[in-house]
Amino acid sequence: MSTSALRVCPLCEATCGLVLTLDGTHVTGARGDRDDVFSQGFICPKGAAFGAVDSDPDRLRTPLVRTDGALREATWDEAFDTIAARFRPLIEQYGPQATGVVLGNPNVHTMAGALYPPLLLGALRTRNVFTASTLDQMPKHVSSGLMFGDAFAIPVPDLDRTDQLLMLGANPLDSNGSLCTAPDFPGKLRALRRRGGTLTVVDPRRTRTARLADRHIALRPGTDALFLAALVHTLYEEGLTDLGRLAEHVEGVDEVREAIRDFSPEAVAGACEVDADTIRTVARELAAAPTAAVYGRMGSSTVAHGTLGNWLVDVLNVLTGNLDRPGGAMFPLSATAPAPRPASPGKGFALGRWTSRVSGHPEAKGELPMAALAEEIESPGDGRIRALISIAANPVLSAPDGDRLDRALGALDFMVAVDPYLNETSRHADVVLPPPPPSQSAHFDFAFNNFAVRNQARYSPPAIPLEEGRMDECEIQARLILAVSGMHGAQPEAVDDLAIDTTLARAVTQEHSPLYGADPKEQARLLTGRTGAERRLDMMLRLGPYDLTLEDLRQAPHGHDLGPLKPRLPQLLKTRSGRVELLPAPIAADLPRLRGALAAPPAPLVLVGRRHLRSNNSWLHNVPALVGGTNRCTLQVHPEDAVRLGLDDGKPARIAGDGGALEVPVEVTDAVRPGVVSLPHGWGHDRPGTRLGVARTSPGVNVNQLLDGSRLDPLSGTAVLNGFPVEVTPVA
Ligand SMILES: Nc1nc2c(c(=O)[nH]1)N[C@H]1C(S)=C(S)[C@@H](COP(=O)(O)OP(=O)(O)OC[C@H]3O[C@@H](n4cnc5c(=O)[nH]c(N)nc54)[C@H](O)[C@@H]3O)O[C@H]1N2
Ligand SMILES: Nc1nc2c(c(=O)[nH]1)N[C@H]1C(S)=C(S)[C@@H](COP(=O)(O)OP(=O)(O)OC[C@H]3O[C@@H](n4cnc5c(=O)[nH]c(N)nc54)[C@H](O)[C@@H]3O)O[C@H]1N2
Ligand code: SF4
Ligand SMILES: [Mo]
Repeated sequence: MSTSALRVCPLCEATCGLVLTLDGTHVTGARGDRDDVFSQGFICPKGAAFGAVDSDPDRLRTPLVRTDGALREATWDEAFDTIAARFRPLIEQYGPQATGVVLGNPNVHTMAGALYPPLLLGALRTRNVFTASTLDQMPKHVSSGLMFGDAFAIPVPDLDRTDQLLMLGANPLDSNGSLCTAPDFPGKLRALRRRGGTLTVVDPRRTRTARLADRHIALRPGTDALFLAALVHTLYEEGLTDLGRLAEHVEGVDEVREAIRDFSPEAVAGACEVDADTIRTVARELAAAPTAAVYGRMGSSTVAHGTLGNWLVDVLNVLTGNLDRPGGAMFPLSATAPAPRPASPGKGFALGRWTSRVSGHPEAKGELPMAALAEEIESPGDGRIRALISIAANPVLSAPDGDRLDRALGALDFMVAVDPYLNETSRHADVVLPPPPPSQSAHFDFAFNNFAVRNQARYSPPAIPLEEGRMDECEIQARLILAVSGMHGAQPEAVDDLAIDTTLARAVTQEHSPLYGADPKEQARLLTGRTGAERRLDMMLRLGPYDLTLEDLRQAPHGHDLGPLKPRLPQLLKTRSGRVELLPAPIAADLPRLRGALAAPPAPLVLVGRRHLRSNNSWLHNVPALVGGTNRCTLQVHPEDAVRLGLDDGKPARIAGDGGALEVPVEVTDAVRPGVVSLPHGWGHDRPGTRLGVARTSPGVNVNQLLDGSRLDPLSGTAVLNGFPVEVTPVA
């Protein structure tokens, strides 16, 4: 007999509510939940394939432990015993800096990934922390940290109400949106146009999103910061700045005018290959629109001037009075964020509090560049990483120079991977700890509610009970913390109890907390929930801004709508000045580098990435329903370039970059602009020792092998994954 269960989809940032059809303990189907307060029935092909993703026979069912060089199935006790026996001694002998942690993208899609890694890092006290952020959005964290004093104060376009959207380097029709959690992003863009608004897309490719837009600007990759600086220049030059109610909360407006003086539309036009008139028109339209939002993502982030570009996005939002107003770029307020404190100056945001051991890269938000992981493992000396924990990460494919990282991981003294698959990265682990499939896990979006275009809260309990022999990922990560911190064998709840006691003890002393003055022990006893993770969620809700509890969420299986976004300035500012700091010193110090880019000769051919609707980074190529058709690893080349380079559609080409060369089939298409080729990431599933039966049949190539890890945005340590030079030649 078939039953159904509700589950928020964990496969991208849109967080759609799904109705799963269950046959016993098997997910047989998924459709959009029309009653979901946020997604209202939207679903994409990935969500529809939830059952196939969930039941992939290649998912590991038991832990693996390496004995005599080979990974063998083991019990959970054997796995954690091995970690305790092998990891601890390395810390005792070489100190905490001999350990490293890698956190990958799915951590932001799981409850475990939100609740336990911070405790793990606290227990290990290592500075060797590497996450997908330095392959992605770290420039936004840095610009927000510097401007607002809080690296997580990230404004999102108020999609449902804006009159004008200027979108750079994002393709939500395929990605379904990022740092802007909006189920049915495509529908919201169509609705924007239907209500008379305008959409401008800046992208070197004519993407599905660009085709929907009123205007598509195919600028030269890597030049967004110049383009944006010229928009700012025009606002000043033509007297179009109007901060409105923001004026009293912003400092540095005159300083920015001075700082971007050299970036007139005429000055940048050549480098961007966008004519000056277009730039002026876009600036005037932004200023004239009743409301407008500027939004930049991957393509304007993982580039050489990523932090400057992200800063300029919000400079534009500020100067047009659109920051923090309905229809502009607004700050969400999640149900699990601490209840807002009264406005007051904060501690500000510090960058580069320490540097990496080998290349001296400055830390950002406590992290070192993922592109520097291999050298930190390989280079001898004090503080060399000997023991590594990788959670939900596949950097062998997702980070620059996978071949080098592959060798480095193989040279570790000890490695743990928390991963459902034996893949390009986890195959190097000495212990693999597999989480259960999503249907057997509870879900709450701790991360994405911070970036949602509407405030709401939804909780999904496990749709299916934990299968015999499985361990919930929260328990896996809690036990891992105990095993590496000398408390092996203690009850995993001890980890959650400690977190709860510490948090409540602090909260009851804070005047703005809903629990101010309460008895922390009593409050801890009031928490409901079957698991430590549920009790922590309940606590966070109670400490949050909406007077909610876990029980409230359980009573509302389709979610609690908490209303449209509301203005939050100046309360959320944590800068030392207590104001928005429009020209932070590290930004000003990086502007000469941007000035240098005005005169730099353009590379004849550069590469950009692309995402496919049915893909997800490196880990969904093992699901037959999601691969094949147009979801293939091809090199897109413009027809003019194909002729110039002697390339034929469907024939192989050799592509070379700093880090290596690949052979890949050519796809001739005018969807890329001349001078630009495009290759998707997450492919290259042809290494031995993996268990990816489907993916290995059409492995593709790893685009990140074209990089050697040396190209970074210096302020954020983010790898340049877009707009780097390549050479392409035909293969005879
Ligand atoms: N060239 C190029 N490179 C890129 C990008 C690009 O655009 N171009 N994009 C970058 C971006 S934005 C990102 S975010 C990174 C992503 O790169 P990573 O952070 O490395 O993430 P994935 O490649 O998605 O690999 C995710 C891993 O998590 C595992 N996993 C899946 N579900 C779970 C789960 O529930 N629990 C646990 N513990 N593990 C799970 C998968 O098996 C896989 O091993 O790639 C980056 N790399
Ligand atoms: N289907 C699917 N959905 C996903 C993912 C996936 O792999 N597949 N990954 C998820 C993750 S981890 C993330 S971070 C998000 C990312 O989601 P988005 O931020 O929407 O990123 P992309 O889809 O990579 O689109 C980036 C666009 O930038 C363009 N671009 C490249 N270089 C430049 C440049 O220099 N300037 C400008 N203006 N544009 C440029 C590219 O052509 C591309 O169209 O997607 C998430 N959703
Ligand atoms: S858009 Fe994202 S969250 Fe929604 S169904 Fe598709 S993969 Fe899942
Ligand atoms: Mo990402």
